Amino acid sequence: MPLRPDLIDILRNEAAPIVILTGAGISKESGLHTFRDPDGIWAKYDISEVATPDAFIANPDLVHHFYNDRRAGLLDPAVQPNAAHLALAKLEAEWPGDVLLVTQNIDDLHGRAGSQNLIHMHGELQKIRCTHCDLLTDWRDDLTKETRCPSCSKSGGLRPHVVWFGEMPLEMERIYAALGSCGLFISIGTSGNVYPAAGFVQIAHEEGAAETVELNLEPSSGATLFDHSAYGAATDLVPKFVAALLKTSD
Ligand code: BJW
Repeated sequence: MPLRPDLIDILRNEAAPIVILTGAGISKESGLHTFRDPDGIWAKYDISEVATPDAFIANPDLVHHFYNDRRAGLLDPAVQPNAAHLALAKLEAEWPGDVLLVTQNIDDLHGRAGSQNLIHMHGELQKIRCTHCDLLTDWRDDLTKETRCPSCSKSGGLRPHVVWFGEMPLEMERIYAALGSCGLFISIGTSGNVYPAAGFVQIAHEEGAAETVELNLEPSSGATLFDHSAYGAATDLVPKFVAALLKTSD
């Protein structure tokens, strides 16, 4: 267990606010691909061709195809929240202090698991927005450049509600405020390659004076920045870690 029991007691007694950052690794055992593992999404697609605003201008058909495939994959009945998603929802419900879950993932598995204080900093796969009229709406079907906006009826302006490279991640002010005042920061299933998320550990450490914990399959790019760490599959590590924080059995 990465945190000593006496440290857990102090955090519990102080009702220390917790900020959790998750990445693609937490959804891997639900059947969704990570990005940078050998079998990951970036092994099949070139980032610059599908995950930048310029890519969407240059080849909207390819970008729509990329997200249509992933949106359809999320509707596969086999893709369900796993024990790690469920454990984090339990932590939010039972921890004596605030728990903010910030996910880089665009899947909806944290929400389905029951997490409520949740920020999708890189957007949501099952939402689209219209660049003509700013409509933001739920969307579960395929999207093409011919699809008409349900609000302004124009075509060509609808895009996935995701954050591409070079775009500002969502709700950053709220995230920075929480990082600056948390007592515990936990990073789960992320390789630590993408900023600003990769820098959260330093902000939590320096501004929040937080204890920082990494739970990942293997040491991330920022592994040495964490005070505590444990390595293994999220469905094994996260329920055990949450049980230790809540002093229950997993
Ligand atoms: C398991 C497991 C199991 C496997 N159990 N674990 C500073 C320095 C340098 C560059 C920059 C910088 N600041 C900004 C930049 C530019 C850029 C950037 O970071 N570039 C880097 C490549 C260097 N960042 C941006 O452009 C961002 N915007 C921005 O910075 O705006 C300006 C700004 C300035 C100041 C403050 C605030 C803002 C936007 C980034 C957008 C990222 N978008 C993507 C794609 C869109 C969504 C989508 O299609 O899904 O988001 S890229 C992709 O990477 C996706 C992910 O959310 C993101 C992170 O990936 P993640 O989750 O870490 O996945 P992997 O695959 O990398 O790692 C998985 C991990 O799980 C691995 O470690 C495995 O071992 C592990 N694992 N199985 C536990 N079972």
